[in-house]
Amino acid sequence: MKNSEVAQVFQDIADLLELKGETLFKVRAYQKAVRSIEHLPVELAQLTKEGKLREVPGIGDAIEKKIVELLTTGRLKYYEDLRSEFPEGIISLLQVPGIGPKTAMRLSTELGIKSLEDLEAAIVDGRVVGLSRLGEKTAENILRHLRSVRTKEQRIPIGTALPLAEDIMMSLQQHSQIRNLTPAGSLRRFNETIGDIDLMGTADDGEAVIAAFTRLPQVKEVLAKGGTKASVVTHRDLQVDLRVVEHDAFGSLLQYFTGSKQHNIVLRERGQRQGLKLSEYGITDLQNGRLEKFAAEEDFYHRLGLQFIPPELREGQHEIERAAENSIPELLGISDIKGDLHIHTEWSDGRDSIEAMATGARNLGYQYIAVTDHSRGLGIAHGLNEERLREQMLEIGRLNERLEGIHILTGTEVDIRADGSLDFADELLRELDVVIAAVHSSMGQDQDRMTQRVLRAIENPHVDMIAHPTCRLLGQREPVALDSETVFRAAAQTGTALEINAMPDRLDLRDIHIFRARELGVKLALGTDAHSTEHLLYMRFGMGMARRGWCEAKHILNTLSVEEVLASLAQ
Ligand code: DGT
Ligand code: CA
Ligand code: CA
Repeated sequence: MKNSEVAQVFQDIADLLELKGETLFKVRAYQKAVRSIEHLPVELAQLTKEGKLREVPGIGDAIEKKIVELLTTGRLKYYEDLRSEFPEGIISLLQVPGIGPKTAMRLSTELGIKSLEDLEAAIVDGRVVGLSRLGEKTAENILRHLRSVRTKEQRIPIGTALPLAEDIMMSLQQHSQIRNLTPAGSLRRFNETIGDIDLMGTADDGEAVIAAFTRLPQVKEVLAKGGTKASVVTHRDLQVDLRVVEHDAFGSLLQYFTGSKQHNIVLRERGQRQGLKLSEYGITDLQNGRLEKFAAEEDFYHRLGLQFIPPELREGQHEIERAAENSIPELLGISDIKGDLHIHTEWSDGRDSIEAMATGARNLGYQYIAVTDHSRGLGIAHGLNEERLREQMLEIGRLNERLEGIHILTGTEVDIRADGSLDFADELLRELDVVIAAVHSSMGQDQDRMTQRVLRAIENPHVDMIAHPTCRLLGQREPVALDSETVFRAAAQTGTALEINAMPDRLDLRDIHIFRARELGVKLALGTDAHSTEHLLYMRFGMGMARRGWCEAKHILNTLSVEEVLASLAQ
């Protein structure tokens, strides 16, 4: 059983216990375990084998036993018994905002509703309104939420969502008097996938802005519209929520709707202990009932005795404790990046010339790029053979004499074959500035073979970096089976860098792996894997992941200057 499946079981248990009216304390215990498991960089099965399950925060005796039972038998008696106490499908009803435990029970027992599809049908044919004390307005709200849930279920990669959000923001800025227009929600936190886009802004005349928003050409359908907020669905079937407030309340609005939900829960509990109630409107002093408003988000955090917490860290893990002790580090920023170490050109499967890629990078303010075309084993990508690679090295030498303000490093993205050997001989690799090794085939290998394969590449003294270590493609291909802990330790020991691949459908390593690798002292590098000059801009997605992994400039290889990076690679 995978971690995500175990987490889902505990999430269901938490929901059912809530339905049953159990104490909040008990429900929270399961919710906490869910968050913890979702953020684990290693498989629970492995921790169980090593007897380390109890070291995970939020996993105590009772939950440990349940995990072991799930992993060994694939079932959990406690869960099955709990489920049998309730009608089928009740958990899905509870996910709909506006449906609390009581309504869910009535829908299920009185109308026999077992799924969201049943529910939609029952609203449309009027049976839901027929239930006593459930008005037309509630039914309408539920219907709207059902549609909203449906669009949100198809989470889209941030690489698709961010440009769409920027397009809408640009239009809205042209058509209205909106100010401080900012993304919030998962987009601002740089989650790898996005359920819906949340936008925040300020205006003197909020209603005019809302009206302009609902009339944008990108909008297909208006789900809801009020004086200060609206929800729409775009032609790309993506939901966009906009909220507009007056300037003096913007800080708390942005804070609340940036989330994450879990971060806000932990923050609210901290506020409660201080006698303060937090909301999207500000902070209320519970003693005198006075509401303090915040124009700036920083001041909201400061009022709670906390350092400002960058959105990418707001996961409800340990960021609030760290902010309380003033130990949130200065995270990596885009201006720290001095070069791009993973670039393809027309010599293999890229679109543009070496020179075009180099001048593109220079325009971004970089000092260097590494040309890392594929090796011969990758036939479909027109991988270079030894002879062509030598030709390319000469060409790069000539370009370096001619081009000003940018240095081109010679390199390769050499294929790691199924047995862990490399596609080029050591003698050739030795002559290159940068050697990136990567898996592109036989991805179905079991964990032992795959781990040994990657370890062999890591231990080759000429390999500087492993690209996209888990090979996952978001929404298309699961990560390969890799013992990440062993790989990270070997990478740290040999000084081999691991790549944070910035291509939006890879984002590999992912946040939790970055966090763990960094903890173990692994050198990390950001690479765009650009196959055209436009792709150089993918760097910001890798940046988001690095920040989510708590990376500072010092953790990232390509924050070094060209002289420093060459010296580091030569070691
Ligand atoms: P998404 O859209 O699924 O990718 O994820 P988010 O985080 O953007 O979630 P969304 O759009 O439902 O809500 C945006 C933020 O608003 C969320 O991160 C925190 C806040 N928020 C929404 N609903 C609740 C809630 O019921 N409780 C709390 N504490 N915060 C909420
Ligand atoms: Ca959202
Ligand atoms: Ca939303």
